Amino acid sequence: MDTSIRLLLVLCLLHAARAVDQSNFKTCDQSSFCRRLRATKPEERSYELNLSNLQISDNAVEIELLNKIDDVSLKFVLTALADNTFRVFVDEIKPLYPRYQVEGSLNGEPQVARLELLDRNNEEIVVKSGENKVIIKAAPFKIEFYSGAKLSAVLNGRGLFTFEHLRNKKPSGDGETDLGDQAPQESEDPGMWSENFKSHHDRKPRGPEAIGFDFTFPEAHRAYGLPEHADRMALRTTTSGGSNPYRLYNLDVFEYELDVTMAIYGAVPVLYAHSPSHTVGVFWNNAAEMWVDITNSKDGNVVSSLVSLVSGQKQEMHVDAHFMSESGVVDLFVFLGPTMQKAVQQYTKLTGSAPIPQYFSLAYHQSRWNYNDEDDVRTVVEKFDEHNFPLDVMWLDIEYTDGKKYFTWDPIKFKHPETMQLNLTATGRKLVVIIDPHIKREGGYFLHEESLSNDYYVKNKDKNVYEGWCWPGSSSYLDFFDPKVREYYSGLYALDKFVGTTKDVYIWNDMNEPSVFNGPEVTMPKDCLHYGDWEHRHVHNVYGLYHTVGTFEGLLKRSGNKLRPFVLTRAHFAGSQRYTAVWTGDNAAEWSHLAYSIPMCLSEALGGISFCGADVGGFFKNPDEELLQRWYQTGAWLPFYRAHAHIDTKRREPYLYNSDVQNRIRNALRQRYAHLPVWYTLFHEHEETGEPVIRPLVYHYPSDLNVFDIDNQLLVGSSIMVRPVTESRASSVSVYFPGGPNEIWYDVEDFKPFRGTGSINIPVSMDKVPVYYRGGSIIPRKDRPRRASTLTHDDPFTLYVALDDNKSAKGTLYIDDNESYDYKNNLYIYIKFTYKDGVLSSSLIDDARFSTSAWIERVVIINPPSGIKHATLKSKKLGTTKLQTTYDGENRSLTIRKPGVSVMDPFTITLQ
Ligand code: NBV
Repeated sequence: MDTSIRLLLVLCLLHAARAVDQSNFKTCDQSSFCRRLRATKPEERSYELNLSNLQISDNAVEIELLNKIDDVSLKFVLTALADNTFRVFVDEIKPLYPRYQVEGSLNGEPQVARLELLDRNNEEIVVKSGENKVIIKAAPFKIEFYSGAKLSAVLNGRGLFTFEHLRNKKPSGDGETDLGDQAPQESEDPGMWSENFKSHHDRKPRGPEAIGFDFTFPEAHRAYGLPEHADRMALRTTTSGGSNPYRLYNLDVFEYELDVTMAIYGAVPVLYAHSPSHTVGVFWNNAAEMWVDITNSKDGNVVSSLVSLVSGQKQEMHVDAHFMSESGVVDLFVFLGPTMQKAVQQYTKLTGSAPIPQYFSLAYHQSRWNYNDEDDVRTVVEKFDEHNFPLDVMWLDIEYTDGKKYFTWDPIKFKHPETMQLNLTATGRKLVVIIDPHIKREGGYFLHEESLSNDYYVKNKDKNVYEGWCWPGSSSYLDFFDPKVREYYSGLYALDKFVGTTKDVYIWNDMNEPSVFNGPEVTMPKDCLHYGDWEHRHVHNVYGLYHTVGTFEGLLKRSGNKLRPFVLTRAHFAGSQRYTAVWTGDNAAEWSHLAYSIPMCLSEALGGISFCGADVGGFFKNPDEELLQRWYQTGAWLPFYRAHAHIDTKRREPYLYNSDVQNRIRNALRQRYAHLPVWYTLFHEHEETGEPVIRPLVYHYPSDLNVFDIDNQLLVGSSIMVRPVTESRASSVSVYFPGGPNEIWYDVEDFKPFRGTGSINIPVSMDKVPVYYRGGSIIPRKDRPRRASTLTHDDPFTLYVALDDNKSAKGTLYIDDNESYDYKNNLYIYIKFTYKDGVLSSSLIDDARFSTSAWIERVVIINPPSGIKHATLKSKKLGTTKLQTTYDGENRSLTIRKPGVSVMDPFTITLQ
């Protein structure tokens, strides 16, 4: 069949389907390794540590771990790391083939810490690092992690540890190549040596190589993490009710469903077990397909609760997790917190925080599949200006290319790309264009020809170039695991190579799971071969990460290492945050999808990836006006703020609506722009500390049981709380105010105070989104409306000083040149504001300096002390000046006008 007809057929099939076709994707039962590991019987396992054969150094202990049933020796290493972290490593001592160890996810070599031997006998050894202790038990093999005196996590407490050693296949006469004479010892699952799914055959040349282990988290009430799933934030019990384990396998799932544990585009194998008194995190650095079963004791059935009632025993809360991966090694990190804040920071420091993005990328992005041509792009921007909608970035989807050949432009529709970009930059805007990883196999296409002749493509199982189907038709896929390929690929972004681009073009990497329309589960066959002879099965979940590394490096090189790259990716893994922002892929214009954008991004944030957003408006289908407005209002409070839509949807740029709708969308956009200094400061702090930019309530209120399941509300930093309206026709929403009677939350519009004492029904209109400032915080804003954030850099600030019960508050503000790496050479200012005893003061936190003409235009004191008559400013440069103040009784606020002081000039304003 002709290529284009086949592609058309595939597309029609895809588009005809109304929701995800679950049968395209495996259940655990359809995956041999998941099936066999999920059925693990502890009594059929016998792993023992040989404590007589032990080596101990200042940081690590290494012990032989024996699989007594198969008589195979493994190496077990426990290393103490800085920041309350332990690393557990297990590999075969003499594997038949090397086993894959992930590179690229960690932010360099983790820093080791001192490990002391506390005790040693025939049954166990006890080691200590800082305040933490680990008891390593020999038989049965079990590891207990203590945070101080508290037992926080137990590895192999349930005896599910399984390490399938590599072996030769026993002669079977089934036509498979006979690799030798070593008989497999385990009972054979039909899919151990080769596996079929639908019409696809997986050859499995190395046979079974799966790994599984269990963790028990005593006292834990909830587990969080394991993005990416279209599910609630708190992980559900998967071991009952016919559920599948959470699956981590980067997949392009057409019209994904909500409330399921199915895999979608990203995989971040980090999980946090949380109890009111502590949090512990576990990260398995493994890039193969993974499934994780969760059992939360709170979901126990009626019978077991009755039993505990009758026996009079209090059933202890706990969470069990069973991790199962198809291949690789055990390279496990245990973060002992002890708080959630610390555990998340420990994970994020290990895998790296996101470098502060360019300021513009935190502003509003306008995308659709597709803006048709240069005229279309120009008109959209003009209309945004005409209707006073702020906008920073226009996006081009796949149709801008010449026949889906990336790094080219459609010669008719985008004939003058540079002029188009100059028009954009003239009004302070940028352009983002899509670059997918599949390469069109077309003679004469430079990228295909160079990749073929240089041997840069992924190979099929027979070591020939792999061919799959994607947008361009027949395609091959660059092998980003080869450093030469990444080097070559990054070079493609050079301005003289990607002709038609300027330095103001940034990149969107899509379809990089990788998506292969005719592949098993719409991805690459697992027996494809990569650089270093690794099968695709070993590396699948890091393909997208490596793709974005190439892109990031390309953008970096393109600017002579000056400008911070902006890259958006769909597929991601642990560590992706060091290179890219992510979005939640192809959602739908439905209320439920709007609601799930919050837990999905909160889970990513706990997984180190704060720069997350969802397509505003919904990708598939047409949102009605109400949904669209609510989506703009919600998106304004997620880190990545981009409207995007499927090619078959109606146009929905905000200026196409009536003036009421326009006003609300404009207000949402303006609220975002006003708070850009907060977002930017939070990203700076994220880079420094690893604290997520958006946070679930449980992050700051860890002992409040009521917040454990709240994922329709979020915190932006620690000072702003948002409860987006994600319900249709809502006249009120329930908002949970955390923090206890001494915490005050002020509505950002009228400064009405609410005590942190629980849920309150808040009336909402279409104009109202419940957003609150926490009493005790100072929020720096830029309130002057502009067309683009790039035009606000010299604009003055308004400080919103939200006082707590002690009439005090504090806050920070970070400023630099918004685009370059000069901040690494101390060219920034980081300002601390404090309000105490009637005095607002500013000071520069460290020695770094940056010159800006931005100044303080206004100070708004929320809930001020009574009887204030005067405000006096003192600063080095301005000396002493009296300032004008106005008290607004209705809004309980005092406005101090025109302090006029530069943000670089430390000042005090005394209220009397
Ligand atoms: O490039 C087209 C789309 C894109 O608009 C979307 O955002 C991606 O998630 N892309 C997927 C491919 C096809 C979607 C059906």
